[in-house]
Amino acid sequence: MAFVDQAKFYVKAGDGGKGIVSFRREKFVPRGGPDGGDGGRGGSVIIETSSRLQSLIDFRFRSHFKAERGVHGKGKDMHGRKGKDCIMKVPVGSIIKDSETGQIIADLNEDGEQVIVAQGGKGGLGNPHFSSGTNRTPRIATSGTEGEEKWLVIELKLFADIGLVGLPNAGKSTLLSQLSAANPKVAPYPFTTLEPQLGVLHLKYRESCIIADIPGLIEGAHEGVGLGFTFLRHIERTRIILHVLDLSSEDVLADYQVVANELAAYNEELLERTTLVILNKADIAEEQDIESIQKSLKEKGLESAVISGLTGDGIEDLKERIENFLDTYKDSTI
Ligand SMILES: Nc1nc2c(ncn2[C@@H]2O[C@H](COP(=O)(O)OP(=O)(O)OP(=O)(O)O)[C@@H](O)[C@H]2O)c(=O)[nH]1
Ligand SMILES: [Mg+2]
Repeated sequence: MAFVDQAKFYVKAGDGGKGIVSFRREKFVPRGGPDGGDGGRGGSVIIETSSRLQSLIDFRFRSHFKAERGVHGKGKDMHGRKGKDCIMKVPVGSIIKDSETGQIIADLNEDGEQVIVAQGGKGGLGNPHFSSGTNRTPRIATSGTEGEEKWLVIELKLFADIGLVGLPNAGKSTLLSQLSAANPKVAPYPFTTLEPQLGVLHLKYRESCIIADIPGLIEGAHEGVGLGFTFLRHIERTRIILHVLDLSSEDVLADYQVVANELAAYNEELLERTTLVILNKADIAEEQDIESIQKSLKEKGLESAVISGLTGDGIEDLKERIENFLDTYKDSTI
């Protein structure tokens, strides 16, 4: 199960250039033949996949894509230049649909795959095309045809690289808003987040990755208690799971166990994928308690990071650690 991101955009291919009417003018030749050049083809709008893109974020800033028109012909048989194509780069896995009919125009799964989504107009014909035995001085030329234009929809299934799990109210959404530009609702009560929220985490040395904030898990989630079940499916495809714990809770280790049990009951593998335990709300916890919790976690073989999603303490360190994890786990299958 993946999250589907969507964007609507407009494409307009270039119109063809006009062909023209012109006659040769030469010394000593009283009536030269026709020499009107043809118009150039209009550029097309072409979609090309690139494995370097991961999201549809660019479409938030741009929704109109136009190719250049063909240049008009000139005298002396000079044909107009072809209009430049407009090449739009999209992530691999994008699906392009006609916005009106919903019909799928392209399902792009290979890197570097190209598809023309709006065909450039044909160039017009210059008057030499209309020359004949009976008409040696044709005064006809055609204008080019118009480039195609339409509204399209692009869809992309997003597979989050990182999933945030934890009990309700642990501070997952707060952390997401620290790690990305996402702005999920944060509130001091459980089950604030009702649907997974996505954010793009920009990293220093590697491509950005997608981080998903999953609604809080509670005991019995794997059997459908609370909001759990549907969202555990989302976590299944993430490469890295960050388990967020609330340091102000009475028994932080017991909290850990509740969520860990749910993950394991749903799919044993999810537990192995838990890369890091995040000890959140450090601003309202005692240093000593934090240390002893970290020690206990370590005894279970669990690495932890101490942060405060509220003040931002520890966030930069955490980003670095995530970056390292992504390198380590880059080949893991999802
Ligand atoms: N003091 C303190 N409060 C925090 C911190 N992080 C989050 N909170 C508060 O904890 C409460 C819950 O935070 P959320 O981010 O909504 O928690 P959540 O895990 O997304 O909760 P659900 O969506 O209900 O599962 C909010 O009142 C936050 O302001 C922190 O580092 N320190
Ligand atoms: Mg939340």
